[in-house]
Amino acid sequence: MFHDRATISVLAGAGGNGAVSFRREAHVPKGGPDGGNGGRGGDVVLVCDASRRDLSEFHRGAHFKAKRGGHGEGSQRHGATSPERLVRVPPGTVAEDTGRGVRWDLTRPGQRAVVAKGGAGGRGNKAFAGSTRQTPRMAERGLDGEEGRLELHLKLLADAGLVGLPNAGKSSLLARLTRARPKVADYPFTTLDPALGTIEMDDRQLVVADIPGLIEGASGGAGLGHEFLAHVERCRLLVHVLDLAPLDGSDPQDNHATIEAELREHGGGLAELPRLLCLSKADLVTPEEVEQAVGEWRERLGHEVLDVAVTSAATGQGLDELRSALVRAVPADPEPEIAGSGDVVEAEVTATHRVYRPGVADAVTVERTGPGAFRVTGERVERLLARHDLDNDESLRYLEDRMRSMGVIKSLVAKGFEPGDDVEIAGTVFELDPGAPSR
Ligand SMILES: Nc1nc2c(ncn2[C@@H]2O[C@H](COP(=O)(O)OP(=O)(O)OP(=O)(O)O)[C@@H](O)[C@H]2O)c(=O)[nH]1
Ligand SMILES: [Mg+2]
Repeated sequence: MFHDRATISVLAGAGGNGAVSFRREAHVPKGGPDGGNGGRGGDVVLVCDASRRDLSEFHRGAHFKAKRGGHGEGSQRHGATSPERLVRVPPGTVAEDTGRGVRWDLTRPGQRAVVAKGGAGGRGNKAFAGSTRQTPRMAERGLDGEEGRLELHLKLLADAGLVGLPNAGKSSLLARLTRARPKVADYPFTTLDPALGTIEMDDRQLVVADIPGLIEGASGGAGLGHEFLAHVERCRLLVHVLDLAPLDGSDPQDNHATIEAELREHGGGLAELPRLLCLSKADLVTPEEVEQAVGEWRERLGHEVLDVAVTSAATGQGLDELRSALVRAVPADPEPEIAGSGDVVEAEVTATHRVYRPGVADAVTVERTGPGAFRVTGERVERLLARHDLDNDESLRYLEDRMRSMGVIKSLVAKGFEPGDDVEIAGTVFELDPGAPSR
């Protein structure tokens, strides 16, 4: 089975906690703070790996977690940064997180995408020491790592795609053109999974994709249609394989129109791709009929196709010509430079519906939710809360100071807040009783 879809969950590592510690030395009765910082949590990273063929290893909703960062320790020892958790995916993988509104496209081997960022480590008490706070008994907690649910979708990366009705002879052609061995049989829908083969000629390598036969309505999902049409979206050329002598006695002209209509209906740029028309099974009709058909099709299609080829997978007729036509039609533009080996190329992130507004992370909203109850929202203030242990008086004091300097206390007071009222931040309710600033 060829798996072209999967859903995975990713969870980056949390940051390590900062340490509360004081220097202890034989001759120093009251040592200063020396708690180290927590390390960063590990990222979850998708890596494009040419040795992977499909997404089958991700079946049953795999879960990928990176480890948390090490906690800080005394003697100013910082916690270790946790290693990345690598998830290898085949070239052509599109990863989309609809919840977070982001998408990554992994096409070139070595490309990477950080799909969940590890949480930052917390600072140890050493970092809080200053003239006003000489013996801080507080440290920050590490932040949680990002979490996501990714829809993986594989779109084959081929230079040319073979399209046509069931039984047109696509798989037979792929088998003769390349060393691929797709299943061939005289019933429709023999091919259920897309297959790839490689043509090697004049120092060129050309990847050809054979997809399952298309039927009328394929673009709307009939047969095996829609999904497989998506696979040829990235091709640079389509080879329309047309049976010269259909077993069912159907008219090649109608058959041709059916496929072209489906390609147009599907969208995704398929209709605009350059075409080669390949009249297949030439051995089943007389040479005169072949010649006549070629003439008619050339006239009918004119500049709509690059060329009209004639082939027989049975006798081998026209195969070399088709190979050459393919190599000619697909320009040899060299792969865009990948930086020297060892360098990494980050896959671009596409925001699918998230709109970035600068400053939004800093914005704080204060609302009154009831008598003596308020809610404060905003990324920065929520992160601040996540870092501090409200059961620690010093941490609470520090939090209040920060909220004051961020202008949050002022906004609260403007909404009728009085010291001792309840404040909710990111689901945590606590009694806020800011005294005079401690600094
Ligand atoms: N005589 C003759 N028969 C052919 C030729 N090419 C394919 N066939 C036969 O046509 C039938 C269909 O061929 P396939 O290659 O499986 O066709 P397909 O287009 O891949 O079909 P699906 O995978 O079902 O869409 C098989 O019985 C083949 O043996 C040819 O050039 N000459
Ligand atoms: Mg086939």
